[in-house]
Amino acid sequence: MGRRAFITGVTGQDGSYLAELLLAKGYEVHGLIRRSSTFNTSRIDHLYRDAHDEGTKLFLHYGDLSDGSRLVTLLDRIQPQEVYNLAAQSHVRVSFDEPEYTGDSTGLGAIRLLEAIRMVGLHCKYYQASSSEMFGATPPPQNEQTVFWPRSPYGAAKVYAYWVTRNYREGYGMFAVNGILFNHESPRRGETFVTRKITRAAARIAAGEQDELYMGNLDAVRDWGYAPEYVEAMWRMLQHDEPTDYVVATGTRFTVRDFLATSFERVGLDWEKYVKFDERYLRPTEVDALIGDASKARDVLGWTPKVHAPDLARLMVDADVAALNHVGSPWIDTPVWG
Ligand code: NAP
Ligand code: F7E
Repeated sequence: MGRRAFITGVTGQDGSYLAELLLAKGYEVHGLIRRSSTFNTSRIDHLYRDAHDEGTKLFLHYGDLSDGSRLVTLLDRIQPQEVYNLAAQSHVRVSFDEPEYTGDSTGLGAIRLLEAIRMVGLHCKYYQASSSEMFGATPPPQNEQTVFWPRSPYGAAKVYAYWVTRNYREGYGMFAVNGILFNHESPRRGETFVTRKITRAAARIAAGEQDELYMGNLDAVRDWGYAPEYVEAMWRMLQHDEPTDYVVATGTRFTVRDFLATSFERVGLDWEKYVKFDERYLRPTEVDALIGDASKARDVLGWTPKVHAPDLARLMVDADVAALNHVGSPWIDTPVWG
């Protein structure tokens, strides 16, 4: 029997790359999408074929992590061997504005899905999209043993999801793993995350379509990797014999200011002439520095990153320049995998 996977968050950055990767490996892929009054599938449109076409391997199902009975119905019908829980309200700043909703989708969503798996009696492997935001105020380098100290409703919700994943592994013997992923980006990154906000602005300012860029804390240190490489790590975690948790990171230290300088330099501009401060982009509590130690993923899974922050900034700027000059972007519309 062919392999079948279920992905929540398939319309997001990671979901789109993971769907591509699994399709390239011959999987039948089932994705959960939210009903929306406008189309929300732009990141996966290039993968989608009509369900009536012969050989279709990607199937989309309406649903929401807030709707547990729907998850039960879908899992019972699809019977996947692998479940990837990537859905979440994933924006840290927004989690301060919508803390209750973030707790419901990002935290409780995970237990609804785990419980649905248990109720259906599925013997599948489960991946939980855990986050370096769980480390919060604990100084770097951070690895699987590092103490959690979340600094946002988002980080706290991810800590809950992390522990229920471990609890279902320990209590019910489920193959359930946490991938503790550090920031990872791509041309498909949402436009309000800092990297994409910067690369999009650099392209638009260079093209004369924007005059200035308002930003928050430029001193934050992050470990930015390339999303397609990170979804490969997710898949490898579920292929391993033992369920356990892994940090996925590059180990490279870069500040928001470094990302600005590298991105604007790519289009021949001095960032300091265009960037202005707006306190609305500050958070009540900031995560000052995240730098991951991914030795375990390297040693156990054989996973190593190739793209580091400076190259990532340049490839994202190039993609935003291309998107401005053409109808559509080859970085968005062309599969990275397969
Ligand atoms: P993203 O681009 O924001 O995508 C989030 C996905 O979740 C979208 O498909 C979204 O659907 C869906 N979603 C949101 N709320 C939902 C709900 N209540 N029910 C069903 N679906 C819902 O996030 P990403 O960057 O791909 O990240 C994937 C996962 O990894 C997230 O859980 C994120 O928290 C986590 N993570 C990300 C990073 C990173 O640096 N990217 C690092 C560590 C962990 P719509 O398209 O309809 O909005
Ligand atoms: O902010 C600073 C901001 O929103 C990065 C999510 O994928 O990674 C992501 O969370 C840094 C922060 O990502 C602006 O204060 C300055 O220090 O791109 P971000 P994040 O908060 O690190 C983790 C691992 C996840 O799991 C999350 O889902 O940049 N910053 N000025 C700004 N940030 C934004 N968004 N906008 C600004 O204008």
